Amino acid sequence: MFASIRSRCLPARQLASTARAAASCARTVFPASRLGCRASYHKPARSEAFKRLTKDDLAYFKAIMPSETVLATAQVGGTADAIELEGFNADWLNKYRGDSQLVLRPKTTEQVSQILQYCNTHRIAVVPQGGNTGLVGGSVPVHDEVVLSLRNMSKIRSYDELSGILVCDAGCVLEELGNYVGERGHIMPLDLGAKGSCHIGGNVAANAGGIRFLRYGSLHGSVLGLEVVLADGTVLDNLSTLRKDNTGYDLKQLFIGSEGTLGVVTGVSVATPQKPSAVNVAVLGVPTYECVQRAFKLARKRCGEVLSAYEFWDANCMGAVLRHHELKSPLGAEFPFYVLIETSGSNKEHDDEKLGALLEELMEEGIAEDGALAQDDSQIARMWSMREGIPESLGKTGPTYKYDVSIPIPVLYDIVGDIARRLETAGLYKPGDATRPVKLVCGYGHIGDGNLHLNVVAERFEDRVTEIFEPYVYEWVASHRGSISAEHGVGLMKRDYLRYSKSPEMIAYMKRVKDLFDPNHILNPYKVV
Ligand code: FAD
Ligand code: 2HG
Ligand code: ZN
Repeated sequence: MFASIRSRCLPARQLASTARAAASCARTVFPASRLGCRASYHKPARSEAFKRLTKDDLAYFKAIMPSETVLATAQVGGTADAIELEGFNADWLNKYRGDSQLVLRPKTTEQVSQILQYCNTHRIAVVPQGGNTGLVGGSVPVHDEVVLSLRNMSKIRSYDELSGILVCDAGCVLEELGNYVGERGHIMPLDLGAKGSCHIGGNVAANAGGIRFLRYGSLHGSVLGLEVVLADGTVLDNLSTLRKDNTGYDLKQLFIGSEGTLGVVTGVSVATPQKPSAVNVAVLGVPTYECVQRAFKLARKRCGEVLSAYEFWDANCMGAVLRHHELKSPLGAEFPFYVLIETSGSNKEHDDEKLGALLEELMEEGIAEDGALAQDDSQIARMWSMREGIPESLGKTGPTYKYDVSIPIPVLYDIVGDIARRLETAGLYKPGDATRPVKLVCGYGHIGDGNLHLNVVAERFEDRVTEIFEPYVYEWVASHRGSISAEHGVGLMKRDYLRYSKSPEMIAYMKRVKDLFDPNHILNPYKVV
């Protein structure tokens, strides 16, 4: 058995001293001095088509919603300190920053409808915001747009224990939903490192992928219905709980992944799968990227029906995680690559046997050089913390450039080396040299889904570094017929690069869809199209 040959799971006493709950998203805030105040992204000019807020606007909002749900600065007639709005104006990366003077936190769909109707009539621009964990600058204002935060809409509307269909408000936090359905023998069909902060409405708007995608697929399949408020205040009630419904166009699909540009999601109906009774997780040390691929092929062959996740990360990611988390590697040495394999099924003996055989074969073939199999739930959580803790650890290392791409698996990691070489040639990076502007180049991701996260940690966000990646990364991806956004969306970051993944005809139709749903373009302006 693999566990008896190589298992290096930490002994119980070590586990207790370093125990840490599964990674949840702790917001990383860099001090301004480290940020570098030069924005290294293109900030479009403010459109003068949008009205500047006045005291009368504020008076209207105060009349339709409780005063504690309206946060306005003195500039628009309120009393809030700009600092109170800071968390709504700055994104998780602290890369994108807006200048909103008004945050509205409605409690009901009716209030969302009244807000949008008013904003549409008066041409007031609005940014819908969930947990503000988005990574493409989509969730924060660019200029003075009103922030429409869904955080006060967090009620579960219904749950059917037989079908596992959950209907809830858009502002429910993903982790809390996971706990709720978990107590009822189910799991959410998606899971991601930001689960402690992100909202289900934000997940839907971003069409988030995450670590359960390999098994449960995209939200386009799991979401059964949506309640959406359109720009003019119309409430589209499509909160279906039906699995099958072929009555014409499936409009809800348009809002999944629309990043707040077509409507505001206020309610979500989602199918939650049965919680698997047997879950196994193993972490492997792997010598080459080629072996990462061979291990994936074998994992699918030997454990196909129970394989629920296959993730990888490189040595630079592991270094950052070990530096910034209270975690120890479960392996006895360092490796160029690490793989996390998860199986989920209903028969523990069967799954143990299958995974054990796979791990033995991987070791015998030299595909994996070391490995550890989690022995209990806390070790499973710690292995996942290692993987899910990568973005946060890199953020603690420094401002991080992020590229989230789909590329055919055989060439998926090539771009990491390519980018490192480009940076070296430009004199911006030298591995181990802390005096250079770029500290770390690394790759990780959901390899089972062909999704790489290329992350580059720098001293600050600055143009001479950005210019190395953009448009180079997008050209590279397009030349392999990949996607410039596998799961994080377009937002502001990739708006000007959409053509690398979509044809002119498709972009033209996207614009027509935008015009149809939001003719005055008040919803999340400057983003996506
Ligand atoms: P926000 O960040 O607030 O918003 C995201 C977008 O949706 C914005 O354009 C916003 O305008 C819009 N929006 C938000 N709520 C609504 C609404 N109710 N109606 C209409 N539009 C709305 N993404 C993945 O796909 N996979 C991952 O594994 C993953 N891991 C992450 C790990 C970390 C540590 C972090 C910080 C982010 C990660 N993300 C991941 C990125 C991000 O997509 C998710 O965190 C999440 O889906 C965003 O949800 P949110 O509620 O924070 O939305
Ligand atoms: C993940 O898979 C997230 O951990 C975040 O999608 C990726 O930060 C990133 O680049
Ligand atoms: Zn991801």
